[in-house]
Amino acid sequence: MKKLLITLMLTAMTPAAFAVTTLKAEVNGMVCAFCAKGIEKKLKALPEGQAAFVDLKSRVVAFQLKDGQNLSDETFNKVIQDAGYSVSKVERVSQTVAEIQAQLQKSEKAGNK
Ligand SMILES: [Cu+2]
Repeated sequence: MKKLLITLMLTAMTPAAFAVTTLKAEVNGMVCAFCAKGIEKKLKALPEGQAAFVDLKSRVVAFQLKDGQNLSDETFNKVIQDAGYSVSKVERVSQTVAEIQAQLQKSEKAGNK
């Protein structure tokens, strides 16, 4: 019973302690690693950002917001458009950039042996 209570408390606390918002989208128009790095650099320059990551292969762009910061989809789209690319399917997820990165690396490993 005591163990159950502790488990419940931990699961209740975890989401609050890691309240993360990451903008995740698909980028179109990247052709090489420099494209990906270029977008990543633009995103990292934004003051709202905690971390940014662009994956060339899966065309995923992830931009993690700092605690208490926000960035509109429009601004996010504009930054990427200004860099010469376009995004689709912008979503807000509660994963960190590091988690998304790890997940992608895992699935890429599984995908091409
Ligand atoms: Cu390129």
